[in-house]
Amino acid sequence: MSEAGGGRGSASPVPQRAPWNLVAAAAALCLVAATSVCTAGAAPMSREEKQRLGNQVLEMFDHAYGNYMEHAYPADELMPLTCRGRVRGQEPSRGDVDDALGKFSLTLIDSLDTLVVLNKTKEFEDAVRKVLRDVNLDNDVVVSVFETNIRVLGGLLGGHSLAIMLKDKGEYMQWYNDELLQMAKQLGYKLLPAFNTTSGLPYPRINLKFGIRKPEARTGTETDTCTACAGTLILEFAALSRFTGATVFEEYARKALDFLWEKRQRSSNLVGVTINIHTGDWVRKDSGVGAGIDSYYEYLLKAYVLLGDDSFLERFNTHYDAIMRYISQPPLLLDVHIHKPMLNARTWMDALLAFFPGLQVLKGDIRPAIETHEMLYQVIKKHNFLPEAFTTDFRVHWAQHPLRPEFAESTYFLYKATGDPYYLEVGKTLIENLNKYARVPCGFAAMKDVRTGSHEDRMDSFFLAEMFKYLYLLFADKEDIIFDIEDYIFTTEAHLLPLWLSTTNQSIAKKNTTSEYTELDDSNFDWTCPNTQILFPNDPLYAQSIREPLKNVVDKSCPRGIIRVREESFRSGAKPPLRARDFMATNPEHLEILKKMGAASSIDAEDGLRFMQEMIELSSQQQKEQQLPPRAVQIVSHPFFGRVVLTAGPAQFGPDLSKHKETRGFVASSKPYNGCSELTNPEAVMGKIALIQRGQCMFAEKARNIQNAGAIGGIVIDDNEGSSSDTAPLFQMAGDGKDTDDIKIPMLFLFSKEGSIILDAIREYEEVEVLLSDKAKDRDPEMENEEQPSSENDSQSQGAEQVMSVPQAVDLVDHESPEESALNSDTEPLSPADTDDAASVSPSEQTSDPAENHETTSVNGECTDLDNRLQEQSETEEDSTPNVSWGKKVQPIDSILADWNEDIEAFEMMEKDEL
Ligand code: DMJ
Repeated sequence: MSEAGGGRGSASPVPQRAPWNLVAAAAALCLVAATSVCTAGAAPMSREEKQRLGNQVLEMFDHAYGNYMEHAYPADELMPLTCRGRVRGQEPSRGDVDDALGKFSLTLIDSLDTLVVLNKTKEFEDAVRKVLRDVNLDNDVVVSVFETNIRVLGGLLGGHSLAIMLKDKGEYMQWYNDELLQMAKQLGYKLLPAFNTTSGLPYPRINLKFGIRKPEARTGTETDTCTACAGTLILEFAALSRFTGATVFEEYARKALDFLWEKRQRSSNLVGVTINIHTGDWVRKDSGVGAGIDSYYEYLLKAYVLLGDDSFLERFNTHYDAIMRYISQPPLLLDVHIHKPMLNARTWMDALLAFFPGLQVLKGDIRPAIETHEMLYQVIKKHNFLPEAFTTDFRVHWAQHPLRPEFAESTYFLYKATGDPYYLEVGKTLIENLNKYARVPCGFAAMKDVRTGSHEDRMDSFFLAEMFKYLYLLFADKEDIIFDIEDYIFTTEAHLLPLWLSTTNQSIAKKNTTSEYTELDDSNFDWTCPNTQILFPNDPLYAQSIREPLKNVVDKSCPRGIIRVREESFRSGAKPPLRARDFMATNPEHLEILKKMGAASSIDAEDGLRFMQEMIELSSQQQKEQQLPPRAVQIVSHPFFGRVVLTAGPAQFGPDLSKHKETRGFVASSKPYNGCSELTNPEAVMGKIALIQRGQCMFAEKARNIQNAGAIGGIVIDDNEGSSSDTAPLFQMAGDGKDTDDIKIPMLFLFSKEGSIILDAIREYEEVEVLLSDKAKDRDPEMENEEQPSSENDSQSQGAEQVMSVPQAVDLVDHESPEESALNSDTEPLSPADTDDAASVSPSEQTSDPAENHETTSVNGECTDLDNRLQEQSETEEDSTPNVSWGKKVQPIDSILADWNEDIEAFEMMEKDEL
């Protein structure tokens, strides 16, 4: 207690420091401009509309937080589909994701300062009391050091920061005596053993009760950690030190940062994604600004802002220069190799990088921030949410979306910097999409698949910590917030730390680092211009003029159209290098280029290596594209009204749901439930969608039995209790190896957990109507107006197969006939004796949506011949079974790969040697 509070709010005014002002100068310039000139372009939003949207955010927060408190607390997180708490160890493990859960009421702690930002002071007071009363930080649970730091330590410190602010104001929290800070300190000491490595980089995981390496700890054998995991501690740890006077926390976090800085790749000034915590060797040498590295960069700049230590700014600037040189390929941000930074390491981007435009605003480099943000916004407009990963030609690479807040964060900062009402409209779209697609009766559910609109039973705590803060602040005027937000800095989890900490308990000497680093003068950043210094030269349309050329970048993109072509090629006037996806074995020019690769110049060799990497990716992508994409079961009756969408596995037989064949109807369980013999309750399933249990016989046999009983569709529910698409890969139900053309009704598969959501609904509401489709239908008012059916007749007439008018994407994948597909699948063809439990299935999860291919290869004036040919072909084949795929256009990849294995090995050796 004695260490706490030295210099905290009550005693300290809130000094504005020079360093912060310097960093913020650019943004401040924009803010001035915002109020004076940035009014043209998008129409200004009225105060009433902003208030309406702000109130909507408040209502949404109440829905999320209220359901968590009512149905999940004291569990760590809410499971919004099954409306209960997620407790570590009680649900099937989701792998690393679960390391955030420590049986410490994570969502409550992560929500603390959001309550104050949203002006819910009374609720904040209640929440703090609950944390103090209920939360135990001494559980025998292995947690992620990174997640526990940003969510729990950050949450406690953010709560403490605002508690003392409120106490100072004299109305609320008068009883508060730094109890949250004491908890934070207790947690800080629990995390410290993780730093017991020679490098000073922390172990990635720690047991809250037993620490590291003791036999009971069940952790401490790890050798690697991610760069962000080791480099995202300084804000919370320094704040803890400065709040309490215990310097040890800041010292440890600084040491880890110093080590990472030492280990940067010296010629590129980039860092890899994962590092060995004992040797300091880079384990993964790819480098970007998204997953695995993101908040390392964020914390360098923000540490400078909070602590005023020039060394952090110098490091940040050095890295930023490298990022803009190699990774930034406007509007894209693409991972490269740290040793060969001109070589792209991936052809896709991840959703976490969406925070980067916000960081660029803080740095004052607005132009690329506007560009990347605009590109991301177009991806969102296409898919409603940002998929976890998407390719450079904007196809979905990983279709999940766990309600991440990064894009809202960048939108907020761009609005602050430009004052452009366009960003308010962007925020409005985010709100609408959340309500339309993610809102479920018991909270907000993550998207399992942005393409189908299906849900996952998960609402991560960061959704409450970050999303609602940024959205609320976007629409709030100064008077809508009860304190001055400019006096605080946002951590990576959007927790608020007061800037006055910079002058408090500064016992850790600032580094005088100027001789240690290459000093970078302004000319190093010249090429990133126009920066804020010339951002608004009396031109209120500036931001709009940057966005304008990118307006169609997603819809009209040619696969390689906007990928950076190496500068050398530009300079020499040489042709751009051959990309794997363009390669045609029948093209003599291509064959000639291929021959030259790896043989002559180093540039050719680089092209060759990249070509090979792309071929490997393309090959695995093609394999995936042979699979059918997942489907959706949407509950459309009262009280769900289409708000709950379940991820379903497709069948390799029956009508193709993507071809205008959605089927809607009430559900009924078949008797026998396994559907393996003639149904004894045909009157119950007639005109309905029959529920059947998996097992005992072939999927096709079940389909025939329910079809004979008059069912219009079927849902097979897994008999393996507890299975879920959260944890098990989806698959497609194979046919029986025979002709299945006689099966005319659609069949979908649900894992047991998803299936039980329907079964529970039947128990509760009796009449449950669902829609079987490739993609959730919009939850429009029409759906809500459809009252519960009043009679059996109603249900039957509604149950008849309908052709919906939802716009359908065209499938470019060469779908085999069911027989071919069954025979050609990776698994053994079924023998008649096989049951559906046998390996009669093939993975379909995370397949690239064939529809995506069609959409993103659309032609604009700049597309090449290959694109044009593909487009022509797709146009003529729209409604027939298309037989075009990338796979049909290229030479068998295996044969090419074989020739190049040696080069790949040589490349790997070369990388090793350089380390
Ligand atoms: C948050 O927990 C933090 O922002 C973290 O740095 C990475 N992203 C998640 C939310 O997406």
